[in-house]
Amino acid sequence: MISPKNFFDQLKNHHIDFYTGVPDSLLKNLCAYITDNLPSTRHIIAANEGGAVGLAAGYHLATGLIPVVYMQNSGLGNTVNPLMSLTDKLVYNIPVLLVIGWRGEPGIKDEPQHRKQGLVTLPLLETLGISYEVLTDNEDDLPGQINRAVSHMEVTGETFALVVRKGTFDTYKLQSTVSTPITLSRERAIELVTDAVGDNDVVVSTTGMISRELFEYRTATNHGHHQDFLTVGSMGHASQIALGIAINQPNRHVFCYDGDGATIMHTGNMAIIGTVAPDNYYHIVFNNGAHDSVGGQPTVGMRVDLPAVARSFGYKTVISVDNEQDLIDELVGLTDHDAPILLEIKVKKGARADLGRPTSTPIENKEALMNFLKK
Ligand SMILES: Cc1ncc(C[n+]2csc(CCOP(=O)(O)OP(=O)(O)O)c2C)c(N)n1
Repeated sequence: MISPKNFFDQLKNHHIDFYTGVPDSLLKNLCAYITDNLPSTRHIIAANEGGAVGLAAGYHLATGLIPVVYMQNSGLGNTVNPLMSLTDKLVYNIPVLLVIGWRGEPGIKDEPQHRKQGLVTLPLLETLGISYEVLTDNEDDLPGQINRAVSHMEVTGETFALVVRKGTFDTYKLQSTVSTPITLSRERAIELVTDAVGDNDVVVSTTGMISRELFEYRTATNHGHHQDFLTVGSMGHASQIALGIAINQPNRHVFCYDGDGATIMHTGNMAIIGTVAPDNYYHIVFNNGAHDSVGGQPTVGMRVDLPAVARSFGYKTVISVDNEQDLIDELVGLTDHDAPILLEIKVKKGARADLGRPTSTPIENKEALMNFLKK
């Protein structure tokens, strides 16, 4: 295995020590090491992977140095536009070192949302004309791999990718953790909100643990899963799936269970919700200030005013709570307020260690929901 420190130090020897990106569970040890060892001006967790490429390009323009953009391969799609129209050699030719976590690698068991992306990760890089190496987990190979990557970028001025398999990086535990006074857990908040969802209503939940906790609660309460669309991938797009349902099923309340990371990844989506303004739309953001599902790396969720953003985008009602009693009180009569509504629920980080995963397939989930929506 490669120690995150060794990887970091070797890049630093090549004057590469500016990092931006969106966290990934395969890269969580590396992300934690970077967080502990760089000031916040040299490590910026971006809103989305495309934004990270833009930020990296600006860093290169200002310094002439090579930046790192890290991401899960799910985020590759978000980078295609800036990689093709900004950093590519046919446009500005800007060198960026991409570090890509390879979920869904063929032959390795992984969740359904990673299968397709895992299959096309290397072919996609080839199609985009981005040279790459798959990082081996043998530390003796590391200097050679990094040297080849750096000399490719220095000689050609082009972007280069290091693709990271599961289990490549050794463990590193984040030292700099921030504590908050919040005691309400996301799982408890999900239970309380779900109790307020009527039998005719729909829930569209975002990728990661939010969908997993919703699924487990529906199982525990013998409710069935037919009212829920568990958006296992497509981070940041659950709110638009919910919008599409809400405007076409006006007689149902449609709830979107979002994360702060996902909301911030594509905040512009909120402008569309606020201006289309369906009066049956309930945007519930479980804000733990973190990308909890992939290792708990910080988002800016607790440092920005999401209700104010929603208000300015045209949501009719905005509410923010940070404890169980206030949440219980707000849920009484929630659907009597003018909608669209943003309900921000500030929760603490973390989940049960034994949290399960949906046992139904995405296709089964889709079909059950569509049957329910026909009724
Ligand atoms: C485009 C894209 N980038 C990155 C990921 C990896 N990923 C999965 S869940 C997650 C964190 C989600 O954070 P948030 O929405 O705040 O929810 P939380 O996990 O904190 O409940 C990330 C980064 C992804 N699935 N898709």
